[in-house]
Amino acid sequence: MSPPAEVVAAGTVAALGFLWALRRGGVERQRSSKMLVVGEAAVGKTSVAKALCRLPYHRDEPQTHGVHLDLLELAHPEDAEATMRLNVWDFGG
Ligand SMILES: Nc1nc2c(ncn2[C@@H]2O[C@H](COP(=O)(O)OP(=O)(O)OP(=O)(O)O)[C@@H](O)[C@H]2O)c(=O)[nH]1
Ligand SMILES: [Mg+2]
Repeated sequence: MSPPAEVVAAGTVAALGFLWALRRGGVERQRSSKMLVVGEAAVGKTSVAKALCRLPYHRDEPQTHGVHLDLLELAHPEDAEATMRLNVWDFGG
Protein backbone atom coordinates (compact mmCIF):
# COMPACT_ATOMS: atom_id res chain seq x y z
CA MET A 1 0.00 0.00 0.00
CA SER A 2 1.38 3.44 -0.93
CA PRO A 3 1.02 6.43 1.41
CA PRO A 4 -2.13 8.42 0.54
CA ALA A 5 -1.61 11.72 -1.32
CA GLU A 6 -2.35 13.80 1.80
CA VAL A 7 0.37 11.94 3.74
CA VAL A 8 2.88 12.43 0.91
CA ALA A 9 1.96 16.12 0.80
CA ALA A 10 2.74 16.39 4.54
CA GLY A 11 6.40 15.54 3.84
CA THR A 12 9.00 12.82 4.16
CA VAL A 13 8.64 12.36 7.93
CA ALA A 14 4.88 11.81 7.61
CA ALA A 15 5.36 9.37 4.72
CA LEU A 16 7.96 7.40 6.70
CA GLY A 17 5.68 7.38 9.76
CA PHE A 18 2.89 5.99 7.61
CA LEU A 19 5.14 3.23 6.24
CA TRP A 20 6.37 2.29 9.73
CA ALA A 21 2.77 2.16 11.01
CA LEU A 22 1.89 0.00 8.02
CA ARG A 23 4.70 -2.38 8.85
CA ARG A 24 3.50 -2.63 12.48
CA GLY A 25 0.00 -3.40 11.23
CA GLY A 26 -1.29 -0.11 12.65
CA VAL A 27 -2.82 1.17 9.42
CA GLU A 28 -6.28 0.03 8.47
CA ARG A 29 -7.47 0.75 4.96
CA GLN A 30 -10.56 2.93 4.90
CA ARG A 31 -13.11 1.87 2.33
CA SER A 32 -15.69 4.58 2.75
CA SER A 33 -17.05 7.26 0.46
CA LYS A 34 -19.57 10.05 0.76
CA MET A 35 -22.27 10.90 -1.77
CA LEU A 36 -24.20 14.18 -1.61
CA VAL A 37 -27.70 14.20 -3.13
CA VAL A 38 -28.80 17.74 -3.95
CA GLY A 39 -31.39 19.25 -6.26
CA GLU A 40 -34.75 20.96 -6.47
CA ALA A 41 -37.54 20.12 -4.03
CA ALA A 42 -39.73 17.04 -4.52
CA VAL A 43 -37.89 15.67 -7.56
CA GLY A 44 -37.29 12.27 -5.93
CA LYS A 45 -33.89 12.66 -4.25
CA THR A 46 -34.90 10.81 -1.09
CA SER A 47 -36.65 8.08 -3.06
CA VAL A 48 -33.54 7.47 -5.18
CA ALA A 49 -31.23 7.59 -2.15
CA LYS A 50 -33.41 5.08 -0.31
CA ALA A 51 -33.58 2.78 -3.34
CA LEU A 52 -29.79 2.87 -3.56
CA CYS A 53 -29.61 1.88 0.12
CA ARG A 54 -32.17 -0.90 -0.42
CA LEU A 55 -34.82 0.81 1.68
CA PRO A 56 -38.50 0.55 0.72
CA TYR A 57 -40.18 3.18 -1.49
CA HIS A 58 -42.86 5.35 0.14
CA ARG A 59 -45.42 6.97 -2.10
CA ASP A 60 -46.00 9.65 0.57
CA GLU A 61 -42.33 10.26 1.33
CA PRO A 62 -42.21 13.35 3.59
CA GLN A 63 -40.18 16.40 2.64
CA THR A 64 -36.59 16.22 3.90
CA HIS A 65 -35.74 18.93 6.42
CA GLY A 66 -32.04 19.68 6.49
CA VAL A 67 -30.18 16.51 5.65
CA HIS A 68 -30.89 12.82 6.07
CA LEU A 69 -28.10 10.23 6.24
CA ASP A 70 -28.28 6.71 4.89
CA LEU A 71 -25.59 4.07 4.83
CA LEU A 72 -24.96 1.50 2.13
CA GLU A 73 -22.62 -1.33 3.08
CA LEU A 74 -21.25 -3.62 0.39
CA ALA A 75 -18.91 -6.58 0.42
CA HIS A 76 -15.64 -5.89 -1.36
CA PRO A 77 -15.51 -7.80 -4.67
CA GLU A 78 -11.91 -8.96 -4.15
CA ASP A 79 -11.41 -8.96 -0.38
CA ALA A 80 -13.84 -11.19 1.52
CA GLU A 81 -12.76 -9.60 4.84
CA ALA A 82 -13.53 -6.06 3.75
CA THR A 83 -16.71 -4.01 3.86
CA MET A 84 -17.13 -0.89 1.71
CA ARG A 85 -19.28 1.91 3.10
CA LEU A 86 -21.10 4.62 1.18
CA ASN A 87 -22.46 7.45 3.32
CA VAL A 88 -25.38 9.02 1.48
CA TRP A 89 -26.17 12.63 2.46
CA ASP A 90 -29.66 13.38 1.19
CA PHE A 91 -30.38 17.12 1.38
CA GLY A 92 -33.82 18.70 1.41
CA GLY A 93 -34.43 20.75 -1.75
N1 LIG B 1 -44.44 8.68 -9.83
C1 LIG B 1 -43.27 8.78 -9.20
N2 LIG B 1 -43.23 9.43 -8.04
C2 LIG B 1 -42.04 9.51 -7.43
C3 LIG B 1 -40.86 8.94 -7.95
N3 LIG B 1 -39.83 9.20 -7.11
C4 LIG B 1 -40.36 9.89 -6.09
N4 LIG B 1 -41.70 10.09 -6.28
C5 LIG B 1 -42.62 10.78 -5.39
O1 LIG B 1 -42.32 12.17 -5.46
C6 LIG B 1 -42.50 12.77 -4.16
C7 LIG B 1 -41.22 13.45 -3.72
O2 LIG B 1 -40.21 12.44 -3.60
P1 LIG B 1 -38.98 12.63 -2.61
O3 LIG B 1 -38.11 11.44 -2.82
O4 LIG B 1 -39.44 12.91 -1.23
O5 LIG B 1 -38.30 13.92 -3.25
P2 LIG B 1 -37.11 14.84 -2.65
O6 LIG B 1 -36.37 15.35 -3.84
O7 LIG B 1 -36.35 14.07 -1.65
O8 LIG B 1 -37.91 16.02 -1.96
P3 LIG B 1 -37.38 17.03 -0.82
O9 LIG B 1 -36.87 16.22 0.32
O10 LIG B 1 -38.59 17.83 -0.43
O11 LIG B 1 -36.33 17.88 -1.47
C8 LIG B 1 -42.93 11.64 -3.21
O12 LIG B 1 -44.32 11.62 -3.10
C9 LIG B 1 -42.45 10.39 -3.93
O13 LIG B 1 -43.23 9.27 -3.59
C10 LIG B 1 -40.96 8.26 -9.21
O14 LIG B 1 -39.99 7.75 -9.74
N5 LIG B 1 -42.19 8.20 -9.77
MG1 LIG C 1 -36.07 14.40 0.39
